[in-house]
Amino acid sequence: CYCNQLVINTWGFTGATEAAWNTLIKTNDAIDTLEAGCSYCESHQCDFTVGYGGSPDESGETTLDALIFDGRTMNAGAVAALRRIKNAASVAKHVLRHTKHTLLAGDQATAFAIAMGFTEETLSTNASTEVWETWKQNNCQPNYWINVEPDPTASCGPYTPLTQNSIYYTEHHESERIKNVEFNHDTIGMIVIDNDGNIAAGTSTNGLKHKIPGRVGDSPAPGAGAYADNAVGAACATGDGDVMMRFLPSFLAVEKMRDGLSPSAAATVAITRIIESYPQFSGAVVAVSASGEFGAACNGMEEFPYSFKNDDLDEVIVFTVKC
Ligand code: SD4
Repeated sequence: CYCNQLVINTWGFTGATEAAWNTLIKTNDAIDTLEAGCSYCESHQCDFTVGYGGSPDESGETTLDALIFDGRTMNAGAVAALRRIKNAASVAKHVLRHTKHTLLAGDQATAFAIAMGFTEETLSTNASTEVWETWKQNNCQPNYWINVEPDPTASCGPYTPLTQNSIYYTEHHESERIKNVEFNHDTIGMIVIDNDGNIAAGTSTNGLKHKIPGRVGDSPAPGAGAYADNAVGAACATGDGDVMMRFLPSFLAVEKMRDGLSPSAAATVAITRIIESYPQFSGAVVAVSASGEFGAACNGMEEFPYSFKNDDLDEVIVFTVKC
C-alpha cells in the first residue's frame, strides 16, 4: 500500500475528522471520505458556520457553498449559494461524478440536487432567524455595501447608489468590514489521502453572516477554497473569502510545494501574498504533501487550530499554528 493515508481539516472540528477517518478505513476512497467528513459538519452544524441554520444573509436565508477537488483526475465538483438543500458536499460530489461541469449555483443548483434525489427543505432554524432579527434590530451591522448610502425608507437594505461622498463610504466601509469579519468565519476545509495515494481536497460552508444575497466566497472556487494534485499534494483555506478568492491561496500553496517548498512554507507563501495587500486579513491555509507531510499558516487571529489523523495516531489530534 501507499500507507500514508491521512485526514486533516481546518479548526477543531474533530468529529468531522473522525467521521472521515472511519469512512477512509472502510472505503479507502478519498472522495467518499471527504464527502463524509464535510457532511458530518453539515449535519452537526459545526460552529453554525457549516450547514443549515447558520450565517443568514440580509434576507434571513442560509445558503451553502461546497467543493470537492479530485487530485487523481484533476476534476472538481462544486455548488455555490445552494438553496434549500442541506447536503452541499454530497451535491458537490454529484456535480463531480455525474456532470461535465465544475460549479452549479443558486436555484439551478437546487433543481439539479432535486433531480439527483436530494430533499428540498428550509435551511432556516429558530436560531438562524433569531440571529437575523438581532442583526436587523442592531441597524444591520455589519453590512457589506460600499459606495451606496442607506435608503432611509428601508430598515435594512436595499441601498441606493451614492451620488457624492463615495470615497468616504468606500474607505469607511472597507476598514469596518475587515474589523467585522474577524470572528465571522469557520468553514471546514479538508484534505484526504487514501492508501492508493489518491488525494482529495474540499470545503463546506454557509459563508458569511449578513452577506448580500447571492454572495459567494472562496470556498466553492477551485484553487481558492481547496486544490489537490496527486503528484504534489493539496491545500485548503478558511477565512475572509471575499479577500482570499482574489489570490487563489490553495492553488498557490500547491504550486509552491511543486517547486519544492515544505507544506508549512508553501502555506506561509500563500498567506503572505494576501497580507501584502490586506494586512488585516483573517484566514488560514492548510497544506499537505503527497508524502504525508503537513503544515499550516494563518493571519488575523492569535493561533489557528487544525485537526489531524493518520495511522500513527490512536486518536484525532488538534495542532495549532501561531499566526
Ligand atoms: C467564506 N471562507 O465564505 C468562507 C468562510 C470561512 O472560515 O471560511 N470561514 O468567506
